[in-house]
Amino acid sequence: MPDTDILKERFAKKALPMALEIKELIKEHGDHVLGTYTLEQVYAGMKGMIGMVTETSKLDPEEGIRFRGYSIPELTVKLPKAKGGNEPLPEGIFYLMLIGELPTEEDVIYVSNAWARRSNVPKHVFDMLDALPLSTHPMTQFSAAVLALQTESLFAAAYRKGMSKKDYWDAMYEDVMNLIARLPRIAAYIYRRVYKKGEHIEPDSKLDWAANFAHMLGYDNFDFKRLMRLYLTIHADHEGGNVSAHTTHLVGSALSDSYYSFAAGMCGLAGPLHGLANQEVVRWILDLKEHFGGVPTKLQIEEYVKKTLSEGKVVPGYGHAVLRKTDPRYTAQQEFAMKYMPEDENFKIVQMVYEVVPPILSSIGKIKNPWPNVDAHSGVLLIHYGMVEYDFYTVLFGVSRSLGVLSSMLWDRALGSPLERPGSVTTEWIKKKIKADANLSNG
Ligand code: HAX
Repeated sequence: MPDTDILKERFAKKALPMALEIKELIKEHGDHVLGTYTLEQVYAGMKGMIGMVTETSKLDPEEGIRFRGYSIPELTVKLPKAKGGNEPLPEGIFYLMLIGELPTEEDVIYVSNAWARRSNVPKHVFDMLDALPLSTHPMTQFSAAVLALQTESLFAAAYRKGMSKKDYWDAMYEDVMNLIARLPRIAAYIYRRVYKKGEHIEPDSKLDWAANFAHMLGYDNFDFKRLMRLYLTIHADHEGGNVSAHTTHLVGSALSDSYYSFAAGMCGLAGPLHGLANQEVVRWILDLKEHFGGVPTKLQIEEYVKKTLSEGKVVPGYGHAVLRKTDPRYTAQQEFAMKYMPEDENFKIVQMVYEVVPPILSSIGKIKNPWPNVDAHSGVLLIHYGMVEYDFYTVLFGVSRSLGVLSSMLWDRALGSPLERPGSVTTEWIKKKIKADANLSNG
């Protein structure tokens, strides 16, 4: 490690004064009421309740995600890009989320080099992966590999030795940077192990994080690298309440290190209502094509959507717990496809599905958001470049999601965030409370 780490210094300069500011804020305004919530919200997964603070990004139901105030269209212009590319470098969005300011080109090079230097994965992680059956789902392998890497946690080692609370963020910084640096190698290892006869590709430390990942996966053409840069940028964060971010935050609140916390978050991302939806979308499209013996018409898609719903299944890639409009991450991918693969057969199907699905979902009445989310589009872009193994797609999402949830985790430690422990009640308690409140208002 170099003696001075400018990223670490800049982070400390931002985060440590803010920890004091928050203490003051709580002292002065601690009784300020932020909102009220209803019985329905308690039963419906706490949606819409403000219950946590996440500094890295904020989701607006109508407009979509903003990272430190910047929307995706703004970031595609403002974040530094690779030479000859139009897509932002994921190093840049990480810097933005961590420091709260747009990075310069030098800043992203600094992050890129730091990750390249920290990227060595110990052999026991590969040995553990090699012991698993090849049929093990890639997300299971990914989470297990992150847990196996926990042997390297500097935070856990320092805590065991006896570390002052004020030093938590410092050890956490090292873990966060090391873990992010190692994830592409682990993910690529899983991909090559399962789908490419275990023929592994050594990293190329001269490449940026996303391009090196593409290289290790076995996709060295420039267009796939472009796609990886975009993909790893737009999947990085979606404020704090989504399952993968919230799980990472919750587990971290027990002072579990970043390896434990991120592995737990990835187990959440592996659910079909969350990140696994990206593989489910492709499965659904391929089944649709098989069902009609080729590219379907709009009428046939309509029939297939109704069949899916009548079988009591969800239409994957549509709906959202917070968003009430088309996801700007979907739009960013749609624009990418229009530019680089306008004639792609699967892209054309995705476009037709976009026309057909929202009116049908709207007509049901109970679905709050009939519009597509990020997962409705990503798979067909990957297939276009030859990555057809859709069981692997959620791992790509996971690699990207590390940037948001781990920078948030670092902020949590720097701000001294406490153990998270919300209250819970029984239905019996709720019934009694309703009765008691009614008696009170009846006088
Ligand atoms: N197809 C069919 N039914 C749907 C639906 C869809 N795409 N979206 C919502 N519904 C149903 C719900 O299952 C629920 O039905 P019940 O009342 O019978 O339980 C009802 O509509 C109300 O749901 P909601 O309030 O609109 O949505 P939720 O906030 O409960 O759930 C989900 C949000 C994303 C889980 C949901 O829209 C869904 O299951 N979508 C399909 C799966 C998907 O694409 N997930 C990825 C989401 C984005 C993400 O996290 N990416 O990682």
